[in-house]
Amino acid sequence: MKPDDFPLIGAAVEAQSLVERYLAVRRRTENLAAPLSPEDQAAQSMPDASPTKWHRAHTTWFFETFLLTPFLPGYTVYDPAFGYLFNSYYEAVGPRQPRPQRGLLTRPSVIEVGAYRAFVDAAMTRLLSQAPTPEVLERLELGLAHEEQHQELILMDILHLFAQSPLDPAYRVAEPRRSGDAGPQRFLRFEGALVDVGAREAGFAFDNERPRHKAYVAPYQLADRLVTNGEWLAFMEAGGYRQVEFWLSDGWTLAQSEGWEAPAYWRREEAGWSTMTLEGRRPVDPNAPVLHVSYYEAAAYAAWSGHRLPTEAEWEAAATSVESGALRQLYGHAWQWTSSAYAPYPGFRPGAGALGEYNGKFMVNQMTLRGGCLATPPGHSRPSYRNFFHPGSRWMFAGVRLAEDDRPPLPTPKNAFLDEVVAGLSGGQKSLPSKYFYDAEGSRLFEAICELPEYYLTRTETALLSKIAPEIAVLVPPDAALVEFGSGASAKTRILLDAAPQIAVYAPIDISPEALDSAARRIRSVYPRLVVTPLVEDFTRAIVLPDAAQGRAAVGFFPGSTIGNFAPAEAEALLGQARALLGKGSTFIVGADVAKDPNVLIPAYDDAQGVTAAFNRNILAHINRALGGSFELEAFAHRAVWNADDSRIEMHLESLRDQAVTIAGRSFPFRVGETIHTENSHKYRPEMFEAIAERAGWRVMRRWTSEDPAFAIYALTA
Ligand code: AVI
Repeated sequence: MKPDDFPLIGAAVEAQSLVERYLAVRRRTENLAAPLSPEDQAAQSMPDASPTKWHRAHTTWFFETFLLTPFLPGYTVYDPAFGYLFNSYYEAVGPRQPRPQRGLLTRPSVIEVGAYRAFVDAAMTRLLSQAPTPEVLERLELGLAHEEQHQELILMDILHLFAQSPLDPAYRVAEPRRSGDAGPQRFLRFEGALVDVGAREAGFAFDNERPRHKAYVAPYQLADRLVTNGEWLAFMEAGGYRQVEFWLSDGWTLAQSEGWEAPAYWRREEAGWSTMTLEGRRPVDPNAPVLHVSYYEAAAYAAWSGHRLPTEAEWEAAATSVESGALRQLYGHAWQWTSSAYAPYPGFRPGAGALGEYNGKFMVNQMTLRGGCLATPPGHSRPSYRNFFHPGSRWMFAGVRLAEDDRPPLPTPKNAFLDEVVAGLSGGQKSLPSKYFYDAEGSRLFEAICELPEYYLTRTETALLSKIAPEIAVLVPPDAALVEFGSGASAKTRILLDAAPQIAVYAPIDISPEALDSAARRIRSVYPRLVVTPLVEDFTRAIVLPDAAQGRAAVGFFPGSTIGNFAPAEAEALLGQARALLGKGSTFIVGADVAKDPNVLIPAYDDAQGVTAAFNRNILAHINRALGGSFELEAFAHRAVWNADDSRIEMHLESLRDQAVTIAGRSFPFRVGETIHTENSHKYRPEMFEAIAERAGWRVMRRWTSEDPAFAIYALTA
């Protein structure tokens, strides 16, 4: 028996199921709020986020304003003041509490908001039980979808609030869960075609999903899954947040001003990165989709990886095509940024009255996201659903699905690292830039080198520095800023800080955020009165000092003979640039190794334990890890040779057989005996070094040289 056969019974059943559906959505909101204390529900952590209590009241106001007041005869509003408090943005309805000040609404209380909800629910039950008109039914659908949107907002906003808390509260308790290996990211191919975009006329959809219309998509490919945290970490490690060439201009400006170096909520811990989740702070799961990235970051990642973001039409055409089953993680994980600006579809006209303000007036300056996320209520999303946010927002659960044009991959290398590797391995004498020794493993191996009996440089320089520290201290003006170049572990810095307590600011510059972070933490704990302002930057590119160092007398510090790793012309340019950075009147303390007997030099670069050999080969491992190279490390031997003509130790990696190595789809042949030149370590006679410094605009004030093995420290002045 179908209800239609018995009109009266049918209408009653229908009304009952309508009421049930209404109450089920309303109950879900209350269940989401249930774990939250009244204090949790009242706080507002930023202008974009609203208190849970406000969400609960606003969704109620929506039903009251757009359904009960116009359609339930005799209905009087629960409290006339609530129209002001809980109107979100409807100009046609009247003035409202400013959005950034919703957290100031300590009243009505959580209990009163509960009573308001119950009052409106009772009235809605009456309205829905009285043969609702098509208009009521249409508005009911909108009200329910609206409330579901706020259910997701409650979770986004509470996560943002909890992420501000030093206690890292968990919204819900759950066993730690690690995702399984996401498997390789595959690209599915889609034909170029005139496709249908947008919601059909039947069934509920928001106005921004209509009218359905035709759009042409050129042949394209779409990733079968979302970008993972592990892949995002590779982007971070390759310097993705520091390489302007991958960033949109506005994104770069924002990333710099906000100091972005990872997705929102990520925090560097001793054991690796953690992130804030609804279950509290958890280690970043490398296999899970990356979350809390802005459009700007998504676009930078796509550019870095040699791909692009999909357009809305591409996403929707793929999600509704027969192949869509092969697309993983379409819904329920992360909203996926598209490259489409949030704009009206052809023929779109906002509806009349206040509800016409629902979506249409926001159609500028935002980007569209597709899919749905882990906080989206079940059944809420659909292929035509258009979510939208400002390109800099990060608090929603937004991630990345990559796309690309369906044509042969662009031959352009995907990043500067790859560029330089390709260039270095393509010439006659193959070479690699020595800066690429220093990934995490390379930095660890270098620290081990500094402890080796044969590697005299660190020991000798440290001893000399301790001896002459009082003489250096005399050159340091009061309240000076000590600026260290390529500071690494900042071990030698403490000698200067102890000898010259007049140093007020310490500004270490290093490319490695991890090394800087731990060094800064260590220095801060020993010198609590010192202002420590680390600068994550390639020191050959630094052009402005951190604010705290500006306007102070600057003392540069460049120990370790790192200057020797640059060719004379490069060293001159670097010293010149340091002069510009430190300013007129500044002092620059530079440590540089001195030319000596090759019988002392060679073992320092070819030690008995093989640590330097491992350090040298690690550059190949770094390429394998970061660029997907196929180097077999055992097929290359470490060589250290003294080049007397150029007064330098050269490190090479010698191919032990004829072989070919592939990197990012390119093949590089090696003959047996052929070498890759990986490093120069110049050993300047003091006059040579001083001539270079003078050509760079410095005057040599002092020079101190250690007993054998000779190592020199220079005091330069600008
Ligand atoms: C960082 N730099 C000064 C070291 C040097 O001595 O040239 C790097 C190094 N290479 C091999 N051993 C150490």
